[in-house]
Amino acid sequence: MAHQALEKWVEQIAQITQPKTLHWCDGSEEEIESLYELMTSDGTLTKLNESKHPNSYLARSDVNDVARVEGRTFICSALKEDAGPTNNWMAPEEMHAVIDPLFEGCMDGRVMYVIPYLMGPAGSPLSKVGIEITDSPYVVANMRIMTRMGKVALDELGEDGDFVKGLHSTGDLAPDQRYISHFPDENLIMSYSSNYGGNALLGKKCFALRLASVLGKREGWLAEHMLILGITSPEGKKRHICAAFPSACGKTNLAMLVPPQEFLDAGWKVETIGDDIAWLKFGPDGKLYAINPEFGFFGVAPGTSMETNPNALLSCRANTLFTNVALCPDNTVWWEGLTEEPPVSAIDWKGNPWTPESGDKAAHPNSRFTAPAKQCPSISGDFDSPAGVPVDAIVFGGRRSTTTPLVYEAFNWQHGTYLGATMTSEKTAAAAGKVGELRHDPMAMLPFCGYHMADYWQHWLDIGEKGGDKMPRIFHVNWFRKDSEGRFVWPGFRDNMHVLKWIVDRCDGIGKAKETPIGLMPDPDSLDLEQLELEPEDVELLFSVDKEEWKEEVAEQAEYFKNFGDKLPGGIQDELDALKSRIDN
Ligand code: GTP
Ligand code: SPV
Ligand code: MN
Repeated sequence: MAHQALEKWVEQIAQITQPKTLHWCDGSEEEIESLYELMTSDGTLTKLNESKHPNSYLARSDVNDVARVEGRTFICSALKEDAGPTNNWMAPEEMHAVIDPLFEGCMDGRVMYVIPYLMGPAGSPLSKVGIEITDSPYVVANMRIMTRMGKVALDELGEDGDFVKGLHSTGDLAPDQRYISHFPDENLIMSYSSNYGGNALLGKKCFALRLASVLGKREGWLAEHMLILGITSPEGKKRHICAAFPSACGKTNLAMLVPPQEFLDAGWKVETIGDDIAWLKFGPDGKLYAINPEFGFFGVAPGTSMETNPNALLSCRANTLFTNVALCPDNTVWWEGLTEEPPVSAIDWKGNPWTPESGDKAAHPNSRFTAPAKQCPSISGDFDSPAGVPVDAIVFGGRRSTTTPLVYEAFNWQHGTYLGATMTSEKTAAAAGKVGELRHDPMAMLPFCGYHMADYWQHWLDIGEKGGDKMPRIFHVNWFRKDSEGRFVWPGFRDNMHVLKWIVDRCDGIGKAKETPIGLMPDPDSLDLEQLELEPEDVELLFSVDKEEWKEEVAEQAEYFKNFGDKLPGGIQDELDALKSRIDN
C-alpha cells in the first residue's frame, strides 16, 4: 500500500528539480551493480583488484569537498534562541529563500534517486525511517552500505508512518553554495553542493544526531555521537559501554578493539555494536538501552593497520567504497599508517602520480572507507537486536596533549554530565578548518547537537534524574597525552583494554579508586601495566593531576560557560563551583 504523503512529497520534489527520470532504490544487488557500472564508466569510481578487494571501489572527491563544513551547517529552528550559541542559525523562511532556488531544475537531464532507509534494527521501538532524495549515485551507493535500505524501510513506514525528509543535490560542488541545513519543525534536511559523508549521507549526522537530538529532547531519549561495545569477562559477565569521542578521536578503534594476548588468554572478549552513533532510551526495566541506528562504518582510513585495528581492515576488505585514499599499481589501496613501508609509487588522492619522496600525503588525512558493519569480525550478535543493549558505562574522551589524565570516574551522574559538558579536544581533519586547535566539544556533540547546548545539558540532567540509581557510571579518558618531545605516552589502541577492564571492574564493584579533586582515579597498579613496560615518568604523567594546570582549566571552563548565560543549568554551575573549591583546597 502506498504512503500518500511520501508519494506526494516525491512528486513535488521532482516538479522542482526536474529530473530526466525517477528511481526508487530497493537496495537490491542488481540495482547496485548497475550503479557501479554507471560510475566506473563515467570515471566516478575505479574498480579495485577483484581478488584482493572483491566488489570494492575507489572514489576521489572534489579537492574542496573532503570533510564536514561546520561553517556552512545550519540549524533553522523558528527561534534563534533554540539553536543556541554553538550552532549557526538561520530563520527557516530565510534559509528556504536561499536554498530552495538552488534546487530548481538542479536535476535536469539526470536521475533522481529516492532512497527509503531505516535507522536502527527492523522492529525496534527506537528505529526511525528517513527518505533521502539525491541526484548522486555515489550517495546512493554509500547509503546502501550505511543504512538498511529499501523494502525494510518502506515496511516499517507503512501507509502513514512518520519519516524524516532529506533532499540532497551535488550541485556544482562550489564551496560558497554549500548549505547543510536542518529544519527541525519540518523534519527536513536540505543539503546542497557537497557529496562528502556527513554532509551528504543524510541519515548519518544530519538525521541520526542533529534532528534526532531534537526528537530525543522532546520524547525523553538521547541521540549521541557514541560507539557501543560489549565486553565479556572470563567469568562470562557481559557489560556494555558507550563512548563519546570527537570526530577522528578513536571511536571506531575502541569499538573494534582486540584485547592484548594476555586478556584473550584469560578469556576476555570485546564485541562491536556501533562505531559512531548511539540512540539511548529507557527500557521496561528502567535501565538505559542503546541501539546503533547505522548499518555500516564510515571509518577514517589513515592510521588503520593490522597492528592498530585489524577488525576495521578485515571489515573493509570486500564490498567497500574507499574515498580519497591512494591507489597502488596493482589496484589495491594505501594510506599513511597502513604499512610501515609505503608503496614505491602510487596515485595520490587527487589522482596525481605519487612517490614517498614527494613529501605530500598519498591519502587525504580524512580519507574514509564505507564498509558493511556485518563484515566486522567482532560484530555482536546483538547488532540487530530490536531491544538494544543495556548500557553499564558511558565514557567521554578528547584528544588532549596535556592536563587530562588517562582515566577517571565521575562521582555521580550530575558530575558525569559536567565531565561531558566540559570536554575539550584538539581539532582533527574530519571537519574543515585548522587541525590541532584546542576547542570545547561538549559530549563530542558540538557539531551535531540540533538545539541549544545548555538545554541539551539540562536534558542529560533530567534523564539522570529519571533513571536514578539505574543510570550508567560515567568515565573520562584521554589516549592522547604527550610528553615534552611531543610523543604519545600511552600506547593506546588494543592496550586501551587495560582501561576498559578497570571501568568494568568499577561497574562490578571490585575496581579500586581513590578520590582526587577531579574525580575517582585508579592507582596505576589496578591497571596491570607491567607488560606495557612504560617508563616511570610516563606512568607519572598519565596519572597526574597538576593543580596549577587544573586551576587554569577551571578558570577557562567558567569563561566558556558565560556563553550560555542564564540557560546554564544549575546542576552544571554547582559542579563548576564544587570543582573549583576542590582544586583550590
Ligand atoms: P569519526 O569517524 O570521525 O567519528 O572518528 P572516530 O572517533 O571513529 O576515530 P577513529 O577510531 O577512526 O580514529 C581516528 C584516528 O585516531 C585514527 O588515525 C586512529 O589511528 C587514531 N587513534 C585511534 N585510537 C587511538 C589510540 O588509542 N591512540 C592513538 N595514539 N591514536 C588513536
Ligand atoms: C565524523 O566526522 O564524526 C564522522 C564522519 O563520523 S562524518 O560522517 O562526516 O560525520
Ligand atoms: Mn563521527
